Amino acid sequence: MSLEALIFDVDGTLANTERDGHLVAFNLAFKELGLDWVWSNELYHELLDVTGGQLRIKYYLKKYNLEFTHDDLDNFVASIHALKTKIYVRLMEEGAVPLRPGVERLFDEARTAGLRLAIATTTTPTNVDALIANTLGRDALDWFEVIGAGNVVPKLKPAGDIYHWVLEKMNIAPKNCIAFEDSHNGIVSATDANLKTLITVNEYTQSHQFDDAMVILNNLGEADKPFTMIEGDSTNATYVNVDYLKELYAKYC
Ligand code: XBP
Ligand code: MG
Repeated sequence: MSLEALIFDVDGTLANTERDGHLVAFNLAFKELGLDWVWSNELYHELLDVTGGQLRIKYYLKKYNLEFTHDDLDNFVASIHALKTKIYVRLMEEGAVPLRPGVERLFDEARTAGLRLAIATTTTPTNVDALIANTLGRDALDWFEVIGAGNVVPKLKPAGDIYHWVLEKMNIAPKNCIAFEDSHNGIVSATDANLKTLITVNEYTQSHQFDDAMVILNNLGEADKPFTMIEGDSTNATYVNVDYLKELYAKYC
C-alpha cells in the first residue's frame, strides 16, 4: 500500500475564490440584471452552507428574499448563474484571485515525485479551467489526470458522488489517495468516498467541524512561511511537502 494520488477541492482550498471570485461575480451579475440583491460577506458566509451556485441563489430567495417571485424561476436562476459564470471567468482572467500559499509548490513537488493529481469540486468546470489557466498557465490543466466538476454528478457535496466519480475515473482505490479540502461539506463528501483528508481552513470555514480530518492547518505553508497547525499530531514538518504527506499517509491511511 502506498500513496499514489492527491485529489484537490478547488474553491477555498486552491484559492480564496469564494470571497474574491464567486461573491464578487454574484453581486456584479445581480447588478447587471437590474436586481437590487446585494450579498454581504456575512450573508455569503451563511449561503455557503449550500453548494452549487444555482442552488445557493434559490436558497437565498427562500430564506432571505421571500417577496421575490418569478413565473419561471428555474430558467431565471439559470440565466443569472450563466452571467455570474461569465463574470467569474473574466475576474480570473484579470488575475483577481491568486493561489493560496504552498499550492503551486506542492503541485510541482508532487509531480516530480510521480504522484497522480486530480480535482473534485462542485463548481462549474469553466471556473476550474479559468482559475488554473490564469494562475498556473493553460498547460497546467494537463497536470490533472481527472477534473471532476459539479455537473458530472447529480448530487453535489456534501454527497460523496464527485469523489466516487473521480476515483472511478482514475481507477484507483481511496486508500492510495489523500484529499485536500477546506470545508465541512467537502470533508463529508471525501469521507463518504473513504478518503483521508487534509484540511486547510479559510475565513469562512475556520469554525467548521472536521471530525475525520488527518490534520487541520491554516494553509499548506512554505519553507519560509510555516503553516499553523490547528489540530493534529505534532510533526517536524513546517510546510506540506511530499515527505509530510507520506508521514500522514503512514499514520492514517
Ligand atoms: C464550491 C461551490 C460552488 C461555488 C460556486 O464548492 O460550492 O457552488 O461556490 O460555483 P467546492 P458555481 O469547494 O467543493 O469547489 O456557481 O459554479 O456553482
Ligand atoms: Mg471548497
